Amino acid sequence: MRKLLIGVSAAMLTLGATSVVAADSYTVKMHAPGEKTSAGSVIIEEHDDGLVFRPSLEGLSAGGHGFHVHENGSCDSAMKNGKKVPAGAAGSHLDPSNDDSHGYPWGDQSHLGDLPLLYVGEDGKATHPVLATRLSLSDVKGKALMVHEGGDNYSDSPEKLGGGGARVLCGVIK
Ligand SMILES: [Cu+2]
Ligand SMILES: [Zn+2]
Repeated sequence: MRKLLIGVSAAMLTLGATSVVAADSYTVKMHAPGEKTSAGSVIIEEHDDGLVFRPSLEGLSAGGHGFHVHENGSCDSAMKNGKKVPAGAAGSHLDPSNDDSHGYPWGDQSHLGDLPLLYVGEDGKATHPVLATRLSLSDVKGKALMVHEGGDNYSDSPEKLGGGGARVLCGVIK
């Protein structure tokens, strides 16, 4: 199934390169920050109802992981409060309307980049797709896609930004 999805996407990208039609999907290559080894990819497709994110990822801990579009298209580390933050250059959650509030992916006042949890099975693989209803491809182009170590309670309390903690996988959407 995974090979089939990647094959279909590659065919679509090839078609896109030879026409003037805008891309209707991106395949985002995901890596642990600072590592070259691939952890897989996430295909982002535009639908009438929003964007579907189709992960083909491995090597993650089982359970739900915070999953967001971050504001900058970089997975480099950055210094924050004197500490090096892996993938910190991606900045915070995509928030073009400056709502400054982390919440449900369908919320009126939550970050535009807030996505549903990424589900990882006992085998360490994530293959379960999620839908983000408020997004279009033009919103996410050139931004970063991020997977966090922990979950996401879609709230800024008790911890900011859903409490997902460290950035374990990152990819630039291009
Ligand atoms: Cu995030
Ligand atoms: Zn957020």
